[in-house]
Amino acid sequence: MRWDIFCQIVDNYGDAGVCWRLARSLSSLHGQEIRIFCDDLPTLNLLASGVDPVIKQKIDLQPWEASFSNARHPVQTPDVIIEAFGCELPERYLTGVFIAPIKPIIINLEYLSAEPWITDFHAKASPQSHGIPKYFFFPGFQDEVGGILVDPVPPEGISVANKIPYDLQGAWSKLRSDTKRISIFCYPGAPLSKWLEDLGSLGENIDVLLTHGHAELLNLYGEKPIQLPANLQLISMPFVSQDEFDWVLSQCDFNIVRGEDSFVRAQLAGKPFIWHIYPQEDRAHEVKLAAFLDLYLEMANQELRLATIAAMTWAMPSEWFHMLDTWNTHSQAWRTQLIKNQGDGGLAARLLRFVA
Ligand code: TRH
Repeated sequence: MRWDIFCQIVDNYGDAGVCWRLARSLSSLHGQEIRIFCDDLPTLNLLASGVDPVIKQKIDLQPWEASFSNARHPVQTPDVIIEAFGCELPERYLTGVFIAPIKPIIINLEYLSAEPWITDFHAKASPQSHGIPKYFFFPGFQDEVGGILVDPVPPEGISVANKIPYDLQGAWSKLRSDTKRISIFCYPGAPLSKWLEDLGSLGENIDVLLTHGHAELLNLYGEKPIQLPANLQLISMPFVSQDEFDWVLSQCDFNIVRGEDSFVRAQLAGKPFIWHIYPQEDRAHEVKLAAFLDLYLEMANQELRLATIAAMTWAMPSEWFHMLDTWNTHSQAWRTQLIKNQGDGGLAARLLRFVA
């Protein structure tokens, strides 16, 4: 089938990250024909840059405006249209869809959530006055919902890093041997300076890999840079492609991640992590985080449960870092369970089955 994915990048990379991962799964694993219309093509191209050219060249990446249909430039109508995160389809595109002899179906791809209520809303029709069928599709962890994007599943454990991606060779050359590695990708509101100072006070050697922009967040190059003990080394990384970012997560002992794509990748890396969930004004993010922790910690003992909840809500590392080995074992078990639960192909395969 032919698919048009509409991606509007609100203020971060997550929308592009999810659209790209979905597109490559549908194309490379399921042989679908994919076009992405995106309002920020440079960001999308950056994320997609590291991928195997054979996969990339099959996916048609287009600017948002290229979807506009008019008498002189009719846009070919696809079988399926994806509105990623409920973005509004351009009217000039819809005009072409209205007059198409065979109508496509529209899928409103929602945000990932572990909340139980999504099972009642997943795959439900959303009747439209224009008559083109539209459905809600909820990514999630339960069997009855839309699944998660698992592709490509990273290899297990920290492998000997003999194939360091080119863009990361500078950062990797600074790493110390026999030293724990932590990667950080969070929103500006995190109490990062305090958190790092506390981590440093534990006396352990730790290399901290900061994703693009985080050195500025910590004012590392400013007048009063953060002062940390020598056992903690901060290393800045450039913005890397999505595949390279996935690789970083799998090479660290602990990751701090944020929006839904890095959140899922941290779980698939099988490592302990903090999910710095996107803060919402009505505090809906707290409910979302609690729902995830309910699932994630179902099999954990009380001690691990308390330590993980403390870490995920930004308690200082001195309160929970001693639980890291136990948490690591739990993370590996969770990864195994997740891959098993998504053994039907996860989101891309479930979406394809639903549409078919
Ligand atoms: O960028 P995000 O914060 O996106 C968020 C979420 O989608 C959230 O749900 C949404 O409400 C909000 O935006 C508006 O985080 P996320 O989802 O983890 O996406 C980041 C993507 O960027 C992910 O695919 C990994 C990728 N990435 C790289 O490719 N290279 C990099 O160097 C980094 C730091 C990230």
